[in-house]
Formats: sequence, C-alpha cells, structure tokens
Amino acid sequence: MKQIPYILSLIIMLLACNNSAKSVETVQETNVPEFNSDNAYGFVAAQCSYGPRVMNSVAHDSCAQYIVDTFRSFGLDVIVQEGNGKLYDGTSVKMQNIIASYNSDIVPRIIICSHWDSRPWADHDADEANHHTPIDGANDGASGVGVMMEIARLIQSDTLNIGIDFICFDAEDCGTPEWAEENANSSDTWCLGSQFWANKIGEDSLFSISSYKYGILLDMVGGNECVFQKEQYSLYYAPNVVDKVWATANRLGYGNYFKNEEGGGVTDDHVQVNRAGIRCIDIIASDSKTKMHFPDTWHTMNDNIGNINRQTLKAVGQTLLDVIYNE
Ligand code: AHN
Ligand code: ZN
Repeated sequence: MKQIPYILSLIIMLLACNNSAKSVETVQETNVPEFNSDNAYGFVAAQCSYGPRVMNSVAHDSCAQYIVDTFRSFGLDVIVQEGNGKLYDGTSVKMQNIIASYNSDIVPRIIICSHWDSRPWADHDADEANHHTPIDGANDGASGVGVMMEIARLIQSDTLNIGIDFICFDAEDCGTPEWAEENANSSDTWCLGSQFWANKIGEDSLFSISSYKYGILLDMVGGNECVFQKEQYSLYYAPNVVDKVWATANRLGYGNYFKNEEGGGVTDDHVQVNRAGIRCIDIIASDSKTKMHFPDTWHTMNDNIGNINRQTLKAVGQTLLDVIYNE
C-alpha cells in the first residue's frame, strides 16, 4: 500500500518530463504567428490602387511614400536610397530603394527583398495592341512587398534575436522590351535598383556585408496556379538556404507550392545581392502546368489584383515566418 504513492509520483514525474520535452517543441511552433493572407492581399491591392508604378511616374512616387509610411507604422526604421539609372534606350530614371529595418541595432541580420516597381510595357500580352501599355504588376512587384509588409506587421510585437532588413528594390522590371531592337537580350538593363544598391554597399548601407547571414528574394509570390522550383543561381550561391526554406515549406504542408525540383536560372535582384557578397536565394513562381515558364499573367495586362491568390501569399508568408522564428 505504501508503495503506491511512490509509484504514482514516479509515473507523474515521468509524465511531467515527457511533457516538458514535448512542450518545448510546441512552444516553439506556436510562437510563430499566423500569417494573415487577407492583410497581405490588402497591402497588394493598396499598391495597385496607385496604378502602374513605372519609373518617373506620379503613381510610382506616391506608392513609394505609401510603402515608407506603412513600414514606419509598424515601428521599423526606414531609409530611402535614391539614385539615377539609365534604361535600355538611354532614358534617365530616378530610383528609390526603400530599406525598412527591424531591430536596426542588431547583428546578425537577414535580408528579405522584392522589387516594388512595375513593368512599363505589357510586352508579353497576347494582344499586340497592349505591348506598350504599363501593367499593374499585382503579382510581379506588389505581391512580394505585400508579403513583407504582413511579416513586418506581425514581428513588431515580438523580440526576435536577429535583425531583418526588408529591401524594396526599384527599377527591376524596366529591362529591354521584347519589341525593342536596341540592347535586346542585355541582362544588365534589368535590376537597376539592386545593381545600384550592390555598387553602394559598404558606402551607403548601415551594416557591413558580414552582418548578414543570408537573403531571400520574393518575386511573383501571389499568383494562381503557380509553383516554386529551386532556382539555379540560388542553388549555386546558397544551397543550404534553399534547403532550409523548401524543407520548412514542406514541413508546414506547402509542398504543393514548394516543389523539390530544380528550375531554370533567372536574372533577378538576388544575383546582385550575391554579387555584393551576401548569399541570397530567389523564391520565384513558375506556371504549375508547363513549369517551363513564368506564370501566364507575366508581363501582361492580366497581372492585376483580380489574379492574386490568397493561398499563394499564405504559403510563402507562413514559410518565411517559420524560417525567421527558428533562426
Ligand atoms: C528577365 O526576364 C531577364 N528576368 C526576369 C526577372 C523578372 C522580371 N522577374 C519579374 N519580372
Ligand atoms: Zn517582371
């Protein structure tokens, strides 16, 4: 009889140990906030409401102010890096890279980035009459910024022990139009904002290159019927970051988006971040049917808010939050 309380307490102790071991895991898991895709969608819609954010336009500059104000409203320190660039035809453009820093006094840091400008020409549209018309760039531009804004909103109330720089690169999408003859196929007509940023790193930036563990670029992360394949420059420069992000997405149940397959190589802003000496991957959409090409709204008039998909925003946003909280 006397033995029973002893055995009981032993069992309780064992259970308690077992429980506490478990709760460490659960606590970590539940600490990751829920990415709200309605909010992210709203941030995408808000950018699109200015109209196409093409270089040297009023819509562009008004939207820049909206992006600055939004990140500031979440308590981040925001700087605007201004610069001049030249288009394929020699036109001068006034660029604004917007850098919003969370925990701006902390090292190590990571970069999450996206371009925020939209393409001045729907040169891939099925209707040739649209080939000179600017696009909304709801997916190609606004989606990445929308995801970053929702992450910034969520982390403001938490004390993470890393710093994060959200970088909105300008002038990514004004590369030589398909109908132009001059500078056709010249890859350096793309990504003018990130080229400028990479050239200035160490001069203009608050942090040295060694402050950063890695970067993640978001490009077209809000469309319908898309998948994310492992992009070639990402695999070359930062294979373990690719592995970490894809493994996280698959663990969270987003394996229908994040495919364990290799895609092609894309000239995108992450190439410039890598050139600056910070390893950076690109989460970039391919069409889920062909997988050989970008989504079918790409550089068409159909890249508008009507073709933004909340589940896609959620898959990317929740994966990134999990990566950040487990860093
Ligand atoms: C080129 O077509 C050279 N680069 C594609 C990068 C891009 C454009 N991402 C979105 N729009
Ligand atoms: Zn584009």
